[in-house]
Amino acid sequence: MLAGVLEAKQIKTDAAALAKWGKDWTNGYTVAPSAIVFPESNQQVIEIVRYAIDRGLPLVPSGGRTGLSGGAVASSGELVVSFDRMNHILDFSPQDRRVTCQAGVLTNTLQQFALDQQLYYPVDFASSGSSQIGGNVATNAGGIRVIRYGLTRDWVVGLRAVTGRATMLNCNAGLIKNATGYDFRHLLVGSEGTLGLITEVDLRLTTPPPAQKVMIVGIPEVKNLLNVLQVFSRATKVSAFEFFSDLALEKVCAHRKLTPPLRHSVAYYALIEFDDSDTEVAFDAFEQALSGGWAVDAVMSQSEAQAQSLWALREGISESIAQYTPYKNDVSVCIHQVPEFLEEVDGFVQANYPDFEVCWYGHIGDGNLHLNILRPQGMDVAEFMAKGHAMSPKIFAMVAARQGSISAEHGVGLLKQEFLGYSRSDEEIDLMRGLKALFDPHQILNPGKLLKATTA
Ligand code: 2HG
Ligand code: ZN
Repeated sequence: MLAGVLEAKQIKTDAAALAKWGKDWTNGYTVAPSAIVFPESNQQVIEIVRYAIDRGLPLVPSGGRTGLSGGAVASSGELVVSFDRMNHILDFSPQDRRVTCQAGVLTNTLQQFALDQQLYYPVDFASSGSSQIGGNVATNAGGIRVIRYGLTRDWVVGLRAVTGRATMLNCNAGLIKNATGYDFRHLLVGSEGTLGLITEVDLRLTTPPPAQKVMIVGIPEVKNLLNVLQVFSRATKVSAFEFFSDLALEKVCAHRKLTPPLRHSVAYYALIEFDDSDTEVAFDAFEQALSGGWAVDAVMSQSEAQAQSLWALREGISESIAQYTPYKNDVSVCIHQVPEFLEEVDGFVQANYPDFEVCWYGHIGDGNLHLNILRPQGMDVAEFMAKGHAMSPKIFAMVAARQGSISAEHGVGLLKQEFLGYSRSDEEIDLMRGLKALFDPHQILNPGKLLKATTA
């Protein structure tokens, strides 16, 4: 039946295609989709959902597949719906400063389009060359400039999605103000493909920022990261406040053959980005951090190229440690709790797993820490993963004690669904299941992701 709706080139069933489109960047799951389809229009997506309902066939929506929580993994004969062929910018309104994209538009294509209009799409991350807008919306992607510009959610002024009832939902249509009750747009944002297949998104654009400067500051003690954040936030318009540990720096320098930014290594580094016009006051802020004993050294970009090479030290970390098949976690607490949380986790790992190394980095200005534990050399991947899994409840209990989130930006997917209760109450999970049943009565939209399939 699908052959009547789609052309042959829009359906792939060969082994290479199943392996490629059947997974995202998460490792460790079986990859076994039955086929991959590449719709080109909203109508075709509706037909695909109808086909799936008729056969009770689960669908897995697939964007740029850069996710790290298994949200786009197809493990048991699902039909993968790739948005690779729905990759057009459909409309632009200069008066509204709004662009309409199909779900498969790449993040950096949108960013470039905005610049071409003398405008700016500020949500940015290392995977901007591969990630797609639909996936960004489905996971409410964050990234490196949330401290100044917010999350993907803050830029979505409308979207179209096909629900599990094979109906097209047109949410908000680009309005800034709309006080007519429940805003389904915000339910779809971050729903991880469980409520609807997002096909089109209306996004707000803004004025491009002035030229930016990047400073890397060496900070010997974790508690002083927040003092440095405070003096820089007071003095400058901070666009990013990122951090990484010396171990993370060591790994990225080795992998990418980069030079460390400071003469001597320090326990932690903050990467701070701010408006060029704030350069003088940034120096003053650094002097203050120095005399307070919070910072020891710093380097500042003198050109756009230097700014980019300083950014590479932070943005290259994730790929540099992939070879260690790390036990990965992406958590958040309130900013003031970051140092004591980090120290508690470090203490726990040292006491219980002395041969494990914790590689810390993340978006500290948002309270978001990427906790990666590197697999010791010689330890079998399966054994290491089992140990990581056993460690999760302990770490999540530390998150829950602070009312933090077990997934700050990567989503729940398959990876964290059994731990959702550490961040969301029974009442909330119950309401989530109710919404899922309403939007997806046949349980065909990414079943088993976010919420467990059996009880959904
Ligand atoms: C980053 O901030 C990404 O670099 C990836 O969110 C984080 O791999 C990770 O743990
Ligand atoms: Zn991140």
